[in-house]
This record gives sequence, structure tokens and C-alpha cells, in this order.
Amino acid sequence: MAIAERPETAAARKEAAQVTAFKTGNEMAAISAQHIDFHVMGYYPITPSTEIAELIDEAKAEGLHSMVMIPADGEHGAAGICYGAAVGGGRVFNATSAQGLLYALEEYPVQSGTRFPMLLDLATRTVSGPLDIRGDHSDVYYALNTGWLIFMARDPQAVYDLNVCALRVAERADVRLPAIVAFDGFFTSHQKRRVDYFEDPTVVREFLGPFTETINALDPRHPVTIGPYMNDPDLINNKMQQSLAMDAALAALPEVFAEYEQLSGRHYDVVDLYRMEDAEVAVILLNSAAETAKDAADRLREQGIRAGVVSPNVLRPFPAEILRNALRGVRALVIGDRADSYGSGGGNLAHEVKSALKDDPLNRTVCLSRIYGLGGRDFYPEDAEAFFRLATETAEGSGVHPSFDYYGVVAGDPAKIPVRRGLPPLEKRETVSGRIAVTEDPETLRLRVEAPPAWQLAARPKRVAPGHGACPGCGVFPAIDQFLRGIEGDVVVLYQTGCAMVVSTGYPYTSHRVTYLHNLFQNGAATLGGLVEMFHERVRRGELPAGDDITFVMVSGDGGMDIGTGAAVGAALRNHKLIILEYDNQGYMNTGAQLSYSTPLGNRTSTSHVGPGEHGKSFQHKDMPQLMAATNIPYVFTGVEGFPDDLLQKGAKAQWYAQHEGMVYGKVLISCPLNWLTEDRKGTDVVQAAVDCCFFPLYEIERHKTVLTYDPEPIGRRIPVADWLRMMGKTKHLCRPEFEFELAQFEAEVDRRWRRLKAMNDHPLL
Ligand SMILES: Cc1ncc(C[n+]2csc(CCOP(=O)(O)OP(=O)(O)O)c2C)c(N)n1
Ligand code: SF4
Ligand SMILES: [Mg+2]
Repeated sequence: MAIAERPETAAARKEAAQVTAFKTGNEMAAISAQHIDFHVMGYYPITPSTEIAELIDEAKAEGLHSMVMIPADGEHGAAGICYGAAVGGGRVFNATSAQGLLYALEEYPVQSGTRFPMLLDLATRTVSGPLDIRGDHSDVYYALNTGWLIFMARDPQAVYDLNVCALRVAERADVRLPAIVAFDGFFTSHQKRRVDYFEDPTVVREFLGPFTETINALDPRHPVTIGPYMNDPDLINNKMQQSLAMDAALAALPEVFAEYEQLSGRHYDVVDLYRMEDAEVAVILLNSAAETAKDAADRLREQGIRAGVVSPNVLRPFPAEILRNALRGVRALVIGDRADSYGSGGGNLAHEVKSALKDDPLNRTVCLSRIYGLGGRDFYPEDAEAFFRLATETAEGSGVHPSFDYYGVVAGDPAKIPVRRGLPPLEKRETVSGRIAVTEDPETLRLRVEAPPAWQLAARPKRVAPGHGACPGCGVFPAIDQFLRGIEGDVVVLYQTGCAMVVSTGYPYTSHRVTYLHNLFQNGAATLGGLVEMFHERVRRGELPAGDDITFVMVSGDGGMDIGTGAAVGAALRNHKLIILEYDNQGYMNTGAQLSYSTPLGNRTSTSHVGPGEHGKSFQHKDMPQLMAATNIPYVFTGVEGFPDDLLQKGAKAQWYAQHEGMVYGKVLISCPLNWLTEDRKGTDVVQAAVDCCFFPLYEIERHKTVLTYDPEPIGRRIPVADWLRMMGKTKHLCRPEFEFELAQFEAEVDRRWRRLKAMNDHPLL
């Protein structure tokens, strides 16, 4: 709410017809994107912004728009795609949150510094670590110095409206800067509100006008040079121009908002001022919390307290003068920041407001800075009242409060010693079965594993305890367990972000009975590489006992092997003594089943819908084992849960290689009943069918020699690919006649890869 109508403009306006609906911020972002009709959207899924791309993709499958949707390999890639598309001279869109923004951060100044406008929606979320997917403003604050325009959308209506207005300002000839529209993760991204949007999308397109390119990289008759290096004295001039572009944007904003009001009937100011005309005490808050504070201000006004609320709709350019004018008569002000600038005595908003006031020699406002609402902590009217109380007591001199503090922190009990919430750590003796022996065959140079059948080791204590939160029928932990059963001795695991991580640790609980470390899924392999090297160095220095070996295992999903390919390949090329175990469930499952590069062609996912405008995923699945084999690490393997002895033996070999020669990579296909749309109890059958149709061959590449460890053909078990696809809700459409083309392409690719593998198996040099 809060978009007050100015009566004087109501008569003058020529409003376009609108639809009234009940929508979330993400829905409004998706609708506005379609109305704007961007040429290209480059994106990478991250909660809570993921839904925006999902909704746009769904609409594309229904044939409702023709925007090109490009699923990137990570946010850095997404930002690169967007930049590339922007220099091509069209409209570009992206959406992200938290780590996604940070991962792409270094690209943002490149784009603003070369002055190519685009729009990025940011559903704000806490920056890791610790990992917390709910909303605060720690991400958007990182963008403050990127040179992008930053709009703050307080509710779903504002998401739609400011997306349109932001782009209009961004594309002005005197601005030409990319823009962020930030709205509160979950509070705004996921809560439905009453909203209006234009019935006819062309209203938005006409408001924006055709995209006016300045220069573009797609006109060979007029070649341009974009991004040459630029040294002193030009660079400082370039930056000054960027600063002037921000000034131009600030000057243009009232005009753009007024024009938009004519069309929509909704009024926006650069700074939203609520009951500030005569306010003596005030709070400054961004986005949804400001709406909460308005209710509190109303209540206080009823008690005779002249309370007001200030909330910038725009953070870049920073509306310093408007704030100075608005706060001139305010005696005490609480500035709430939903993120800290650690060690600086305030959040970014507090510092910027204080600095704006400093330029007014007449200003006597006492400012208090409070950090609140971190990690999605709610902000209720009572909290706003507490802020007003601080301001009132400060104004009246009836209370002395620190100028900077955290608000809403729960004091701990120093006497309380944290207890480990989980099963006790494994004893050394529990980690060794003594029944697995690995020796080198001097003739073949392959390893020989002597081990009992996997079932005989089933009683051995598991490294992951059963008390985790995976879905019924999930194949992740049975597969990890089977693999780890082949490993003797101590293990340290690093889990990249993904289902296995999310369901097995959540402060203060752990399902792991061994040392466990998490790092974000773009960088786990590098992190574990560092730990391994520290281990060996400390052993060499005598700081850790020699001979007490540890096996280091990184567990990653298939998505982690998209965004983390670079780190994994880097670790492989350095040949750290560690194992990467990828569990492949063919998608980004913990974030809601978006496509990964391992998702096969034609599969239905939440970012590759099936409909008249789209036939599921549009490109073939990645062959990660072959990619890793190309790094020449000593051992690469594939496995599935349904072949436990095979997986156990590969675990034993993996340990030997990681101890003696260097890095190991293994990929296990695991069933995900929730998102594959299969029965919980059918998981093993489905992955076995994937092996039997030769989609997922079981093999190993040991010291560069490829060997199939299971061949369904000579034993008459090979089945058609369609038989496997028919087993899953996400793929059974591929067996319908209208998907004949996709099925044929997919079958041909499966066959090509299988025949190649067989040739490699048969040839001594391959
Ligand atoms: C830089 C960054 N981008 C995006 C995310 C959101 N995210 C976390 S896990 C994940 C998908 C993981 O997929 P996968 O590795 O296949 O594991 P699964 O969930 O399928 O088990 C995504 C997109 C994030 N945490 N950080
Ligand atoms: S979403 Fe899939 S992979 Fe994740 S826990 Fe559930 S079944 Fe397992
Ligand atoms: Mg996955």
C-alpha cells in the first residue's frame, strides 16, 4: 500500500485500463518483464528470486511471449550473458538474490562503467555465511558502489511499477546506466497483495518507447571498441561522467514518476514521506519494514506524538537533499538498517543519512543507528514502536541510548555449554572394517579390490546418521553410504550447497558423525583443496601425527558441478589428494527442480516447461565424467545405488588413488522421487533402468584407461531409452508423438555416447 494518490493529478490523468489481482512480488516481476518484453533474460536460480525466471519460462511454454531465456552456469555467467546481450543493443533482464549478486559483483561495474542499461530484480536475502535464505538487505548494500541505479520496491505493486520506471530512467540518453530493483525476500517476493497492472502490455512498451541503442556490437559496418583499457588521465573523467549520469537520473526521476502516474494513477516520490510534514520524531527504514512502521506512526499520532516515517524509493542516486529537507524539523531519528557495515558503527543507510544531514548547518537532528531484522527476522508494529520510543526518549532527554546498537538480539546464557545435537562421533575402530584390501596389479596397472559383498558391511556404523530430513525414497544418502562403505579409516567431508547439505545440517543439528564442512557450491573443490594441503603440510611439520591418514571427500550435487566446474577442474589440474563425489539427481532440486546442465534433453523442470511454446530442456546433458577425465586425474568413475558392490569397490579404489596419486572424481546417479515424479519405492528401479538403457553407463577410467564395469548388452538387459523415460512423470511426455523429434535426438545422443564408451573400453589406448 502506501502509494498515496495526489488528488490534484487525479483529474488530469489519462489512465490506461488495468487488471486488479492478488499477486506476489515475484509474480509482479514476471508480469512486468513480459510487459516490457525484454529481448533476453540471462539468469541462475537462487531463492527467493528463482520463481521470477520460472514464471517467465512457464509463460513462454504457454506461448505468451518470446523472450530468450538463457539458464547460465552460475550468476557470474548470467551477468556475463546479460552484459553480452546488452552490448548487442536490446533490452535485458536478470533476477537474483544474496550470493548470486555477490558472485556476479565484479561484472556490475564493467556494465555500468561502459554504460549499458539493463534491469536486474533483486529479491533481497541474507548474504552467507552462515547460510540463511531469508531476507535482509546485506546483499543490496554490496551493490551500492557498483555504479548501478538502485530502486527499492516496498510491495508487489511497487515491483511492477518501479521495474517499468527504473528502465525508463536507465535508458535515458543522459543516464545510460543499468538498474537494480530490490524488494524484500519472502516478505515481498512471496506474499500476495492486491495489485493493479496494465491490461494491455503495449501501454508499458509505449511508456518505455523503442529501445534506443547508442552503440552496439552487432553492426559490422560501424565497428566499435567496447572496453579498451583506460588509464590516467581518462579514467577519472570516465568516472566523473558516471557520477554525472547519477545526477541526471536524480533530476529525471520526478518527471518519470509523474508521467507514470498519469498512466497508472499511482504516485511515487523519490523518498516516501509519511506524516512527515510536522514530525518531531521519525524512523527511516527501507522497503516492507517502512510499511509496518506507518501503522505504528498512526498509533503514536493518536497519542499526540508527532511521528513520521521516511523511506527512500531510490538508493542510487542517493536522495540526500530530499532527506535533508524532510528531516530539518525532526528532533530525533532512528535509522534502521537490515544489514551491518561491520565495525563502522552503523549500517550503510545510517552513514549516508548522517552524511546528508551534515551538509545542512542548521540541522540538529539526533540520529540513532539500529541494526534489525537480519536473516529474515520479522519486524512487527511493536518493533517500530520501540524505535519510535527510542526517538521520543532521545528527543525529550528522558533516556540516553547508544548511538549504535543491534535491535532484537537474544542474549545467550554464558553458563550454557552447547551440546552436540546428533549421534556421537565415530570411534576410530568403527571406521575400519579390516575386510577391504586394495592392491596394484603390476600387469594391468589397475587396482584389485578384495572386499566382502556390500551387504556384509551393512552393519558397519554409517558416517551419515539416519536422522536427516531427505524426502522419502531419496537416493542421496543410500548412494553416499554405499560409496563410503568402501573407504576405511577417517574421513573429512565437505558438502557443497544442495539437498544433501540442506537436509543433513541445520544449526545446531548435524547428521554427520565425521567432521563436516560446507562451502558454497561454486567453490567447494578449491576449499577442500586448501584443507588437504594444510593437512599434508602440518603432517610434514610434525604438527599432526604421521601415518594417521584422512580421506577427504567433497559431496556435490550436479548443480554444484555446473557453477563449481571451474573450481573442480582447477582442483583436478592441481591434482589435490581428494575425492569429488557428485550425486546427480538431474536438476537443482533443493531450490525447486530447476534444470541443471545434467538434466537431459526434453525434461520437464521448473525452468524448462513443456507446452506449445517450449518442449522441455532444449539442450543435451553434460558429460561431466568425460570432462573430468580430460584433466588427466588418475581415477574417474560412475555408479548407482542399485549396483552396491560396484559402488563399494569404486569407493575403495577412489580412496587408494586419493591417498597415493591425486584427485578422484565420481558421479552417482540418484533418484529424486519428489521431482522426478516417481513413486518413492521405485527409485532403485528407475536408476537401474537408466543404466540398462545405456543413458548412464557404469564405467571407470583408471590411469586413463576406460573400462565398462557393467554392460547390459551381452546379458540381454539393454532396454529402449523410452522404457526408462516412461517411468518418470518429468519425462513421460517424451514418449508422446508430438515429442518424436526430441526423443529421436535424445536416443541418438545416448547411443553415440554409449558406442564411444564401448570403443574406449575395447581399445587399449582409449
Ligand atoms: C551463488 C549461488 N547461486 C545460487 C544458489 C542457490 N542454490 C543453492 S543450491 C542450488 C542448487 C543445487 O543443485 P545441486 O547441486 O544439483 O543439488 P540438489 O539441490 O539437486 O541436491 C542453488 C541453485 C546459491 N546458494 N548460491
Ligand atoms: S528433493 Fe529429491 S534429492 Fe532432494 S531430498 Fe528430496 S528426493 Fe532427495
Ligand atoms: Mg541436483
